[in-house]
Amino acid sequence: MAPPGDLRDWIALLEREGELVRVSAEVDPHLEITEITDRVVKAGGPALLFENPKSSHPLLINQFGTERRMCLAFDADSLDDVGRRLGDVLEMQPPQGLAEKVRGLKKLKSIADSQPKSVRSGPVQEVVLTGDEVDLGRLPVQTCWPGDASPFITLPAVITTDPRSGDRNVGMYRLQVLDQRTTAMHWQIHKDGRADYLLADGKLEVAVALGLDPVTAYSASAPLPKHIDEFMLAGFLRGEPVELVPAKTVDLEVPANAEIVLEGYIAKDELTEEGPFGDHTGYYTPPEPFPVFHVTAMTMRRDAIYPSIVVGKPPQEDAWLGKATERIFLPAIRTSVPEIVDYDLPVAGAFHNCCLVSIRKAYPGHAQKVMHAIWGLGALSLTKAVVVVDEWVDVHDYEEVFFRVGANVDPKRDVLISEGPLDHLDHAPTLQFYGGKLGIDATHKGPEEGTRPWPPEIEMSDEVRRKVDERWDEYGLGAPAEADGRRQGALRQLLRR
Ligand SMILES: Cc1cc2nc3c(=O)[nH]c(=O)nc-3n(C[C@H](O)[C@H](O)[C@H](O)COP(=O)(O)O)c2cc1C
Ligand SMILES: [Mn+2]
Repeated sequence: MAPPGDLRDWIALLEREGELVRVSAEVDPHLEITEITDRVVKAGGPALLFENPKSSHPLLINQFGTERRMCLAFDADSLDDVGRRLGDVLEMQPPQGLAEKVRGLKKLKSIADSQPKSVRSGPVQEVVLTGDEVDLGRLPVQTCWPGDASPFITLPAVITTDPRSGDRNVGMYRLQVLDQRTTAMHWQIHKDGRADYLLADGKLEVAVALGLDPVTAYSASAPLPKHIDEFMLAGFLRGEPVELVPAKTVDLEVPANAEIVLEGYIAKDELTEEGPFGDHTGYYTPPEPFPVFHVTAMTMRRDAIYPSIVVGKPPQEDAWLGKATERIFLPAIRTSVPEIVDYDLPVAGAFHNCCLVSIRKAYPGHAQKVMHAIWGLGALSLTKAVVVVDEWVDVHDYEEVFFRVGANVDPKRDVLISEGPLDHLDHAPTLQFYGGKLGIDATHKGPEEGTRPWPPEIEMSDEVRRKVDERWDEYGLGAPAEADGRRQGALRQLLRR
């Protein structure tokens, strides 16, 4: 089955799968939708299609709110399977024998399909509003939290090109609605969109796509290296290219099947106060100057559906966008740090605060080497705390990681305090953008690292385990206890605070 081709296919799929509820009652995008959605997200509930936000277009929210919906979006059994699709290509070797050649050709086809395809027209341009006709007030843009400065567009795919190389970038950066035709553009300091803006001479053209198929929408949030087009990742993961049409008033291409596109420009030195905004850190980000986006055209489908998301104190819907990135990027991380077995970015750590990583430790100082590797890898470089454990520790089982930190760490010897760049939104460091890093080496040490001999861990013998499995019924203790109960616990904990 091909993954959904646009937002409508996706809504239909969610509906068939019992994963979407239509709400016909009139609801207010000012705070009310947040409170409804927050309750539904926290209960692991369905996607919500609000058909009647106050005098406006329908609004879709919580499309990404569970692991099951995320897997439906990618047409995969698990998010690790999606990661393997990418890993397979990254680790491609010259094929041996016919069967491998055929498999190799399939992989090459998936790479060929990843290139976006230019088409002449698309439903996103059924309605074209330009100049004075543009009115962002037509959209049910949410004011998410009581302290928010105004309504914010929260699930956009912002398209720009690098003025030097012409490479496209697509990123998810919120837009604060300032009036009918302008918004702020929340390009954080480490992001690719901002880099394009800084390279621009005078003006940068921008297009914003709203209401995409779920994989393309996800791709806008993926932390790819700057020169790689996020639409290419979307095409690769979907197995079908993203179709693009020329925008009406700017020299950019936009997704033909989007619900809504905002076209416009950003003047180099025009800044506005952006925020406050209730952010995914769980706190309000204070007002800060960001560029102003002038909307020169608004194109849409006749009955366009507006997509939204609420971020706030974790866990929220964006937890699963982050988990998708965590899983999909593991094979890519392993290509540069192959000793990494697995990693986990706890949702409660807002993704950048904490990284738990298991490694195949081979030499003294190996844990410290991996800490530094993480602090040097793309978006992971902003990680504040890294905890390193041995390969046999399940990093998704937070109790087990806590056990290892308690059992294996001498704080004087195994805690590394470093410093470096921190997330734009992190309010804790004394300076914005820069501050302390914490590395905790919770691996086994030994004489070669200057310690006493490390004691063996307690494990029951396989022989006795087998015997108890076989004899379980004789004991009259009811349903058999899982010998590997801990692993199951770990899955349950994936999203626990
Ligand atoms: C729901 C959501 C909202 C986001 N909002 C912003 C934002 O306002 N500003 C920002 O710089 N990054 C934001 N991000 C993170 C970026 O989308 C992410 O870092 C992405 O990799 C940026 O693309 P780039 O790597 O091409 O810069 C958000 C992510 C999600 C999932
Ligand atoms: Mn990018």
